[in-house]
Amino acid sequence: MKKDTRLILALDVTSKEHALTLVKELQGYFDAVKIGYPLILSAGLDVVKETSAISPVIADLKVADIPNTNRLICQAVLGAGASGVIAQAFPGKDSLLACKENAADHGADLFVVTEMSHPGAELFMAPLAEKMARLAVEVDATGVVAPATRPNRIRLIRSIIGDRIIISPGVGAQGGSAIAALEAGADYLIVGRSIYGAKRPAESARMLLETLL
Ligand code: OMP
Repeated sequence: MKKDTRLILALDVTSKEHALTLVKELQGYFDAVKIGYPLILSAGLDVVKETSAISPVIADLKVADIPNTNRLICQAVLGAGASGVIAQAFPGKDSLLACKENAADHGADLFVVTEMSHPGAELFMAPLAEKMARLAVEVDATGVVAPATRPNRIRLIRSIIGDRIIISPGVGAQGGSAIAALEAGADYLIVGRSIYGAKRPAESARMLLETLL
């Protein structure tokens, strides 16, 4: 993934037309687009194919099943053109390895969730985040997802994963600071609502990028 803007656009809109309009309008303001359940379930898997023709796509399916099901999910979405996939660590090493093997077959990236950005993640995920980060290293994931809402946790996770990539959601709508997340060690910021939900999305993306200069 190129690293020009350090921004990954979370495209959680629910129509293909809206999604493609945003991708075209915002080109140049992001390095990749993240597409997940809201858009794929509303618009169909074709939206991954069509968006991939314009930009690298990370499929955020937070894959979390037994190895065989994980493999089938990764196969479907990477086969549709995504160049990366996000998986959960908690189903365990064999499940993550199934994702890793499928990603490798496609020359795609695997990102492993360590600790989520919302308040509820403190209950089960935070106490296990270090183990999840270690598992990401063990399966040779490209990188991890770590919370911009808790920069101190990004710092901790960075100390475990070395120079693997950290992609970090939680900036803007969830209250996290872009600068604090990057200073703590995030490589990319994942930003959704504060850009696509703005009156002028391009203006909002431009202003965010300006604060990072
Ligand atoms: P906004 O809160 O609208 O900027 O969107 C954040 C995006 O990142 C959404 O697509 C979330 O599903 C996703 N996300 C989180 O917000 N927190 C996490 O811990 C992990 C993710 C993710 O895996 O992308």
